[in-house]
Amino acid sequence: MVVLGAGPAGLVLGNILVDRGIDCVVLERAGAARVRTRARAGFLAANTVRILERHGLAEGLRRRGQPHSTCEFRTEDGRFRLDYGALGQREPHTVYPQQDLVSDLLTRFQERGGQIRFGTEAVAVRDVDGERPEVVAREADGRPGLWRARYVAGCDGRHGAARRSLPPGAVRHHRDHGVTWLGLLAEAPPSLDAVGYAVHERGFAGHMARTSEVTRYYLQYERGAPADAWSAERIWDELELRMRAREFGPLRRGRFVQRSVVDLESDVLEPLRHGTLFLVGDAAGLISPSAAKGANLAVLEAAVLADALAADLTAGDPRGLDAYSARCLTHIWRAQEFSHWMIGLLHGPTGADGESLFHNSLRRARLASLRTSRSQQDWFAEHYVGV
Ligand code: FAS
Repeated sequence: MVVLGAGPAGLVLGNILVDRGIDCVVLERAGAARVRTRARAGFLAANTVRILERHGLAEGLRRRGQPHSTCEFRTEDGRFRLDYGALGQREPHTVYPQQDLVSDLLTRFQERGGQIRFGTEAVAVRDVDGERPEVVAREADGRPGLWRARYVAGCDGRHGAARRSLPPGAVRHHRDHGVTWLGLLAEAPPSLDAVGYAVHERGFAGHMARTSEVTRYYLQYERGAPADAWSAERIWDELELRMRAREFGPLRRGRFVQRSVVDLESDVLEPLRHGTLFLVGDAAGLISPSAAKGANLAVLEAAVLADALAADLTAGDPRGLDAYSARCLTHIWRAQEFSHWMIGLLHGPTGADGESLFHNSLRRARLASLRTSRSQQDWFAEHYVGV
């Protein structure tokens, strides 16, 4: 079994396969230090925690993860909070930085005897319709490499070799939401005890705790502007303006240690299986960070594929592999639908034309329903935490 990519998808898949006695090698183009320190997601759904626990991969998050179950909306009509952990399925998130989870997964994979080749970039996947697909790779020393396996799992993200190697017939559904965020990681304690969503006429601002000393902020941003276009001072002032700091209290400032510009777009590849090649995680579909789903979907899909591969390779039962694509696409599209709804809730056009005014009035009505309707709040909680 060859797995491309050592992110959450590749390492959850690799861990479960090795634990089932299935020979598996992970090809990862980055070095170990980069893999262990790349900051991205941080909110794990309850189902994600259950999957990790089931496979003996939750020790770190059980010790250092923090339960989180409140979000706060700040809008032109005031502020309201939702204790989503007491709504819907009554499940909290667990806040645990993705780099810590990936580091735990990598350590566990190597402890279990898993093979990983750092600095090895997959260039293409060939003969996926045959019995022995081949991965053409550029080895760490620059030499060309060729890896043959019974199956290949493309866990190498949206720009990886797996997507580049899809045969004709693969369909890509794509949507550019027309919104850009400046993603920030601040060396500053959280300013709220909740996930903060600020909806403002100047644009969206978001606040998500990562640890007790690090907070992720998002600022709706001009498309095409470089991440370093604004001074730190100007960013903090704008965050405070949009989060209505004057009314609800100042933000706890600190040094920005990471900036990234994210154009909010989504895509889904269909089907997720092409012969002996399977797409998992961001390689299968990209989802905007508006609803904190990407890493959670990656873990779910990896676990579904691992069970299916184990049934096929150890018991000769191909049914799980035949059902993999349809089964995961159901989860992916439900997550995409909620993420799209969240983007509509948090962003609106700024124009004064009839269309913009109409859209913004819809947005305010949705927020009013969320503020006042218990059934709407249960629906929100179930989809916000669920995967
Ligand atoms: P990943 O991208 O994590 O991993 C792919 C791996 O493949 C990488 O290690 C890469 O180096 C390697 N690779 C790529 N090409 C290769 C090749 N050709 N050969 C070998 N290796 C190759 N999701 C959330 O749920 N919540 C959030 O709050 C959130 N915030 C985010 C913030 C930012 C700034 C970004 C960029 C993403 C965020 N995401 C969030 C989404 C993100 O966490 C992804 O969904 C998650 O990392 C997906 O995991 P993988 O599918 O494993 O892909």
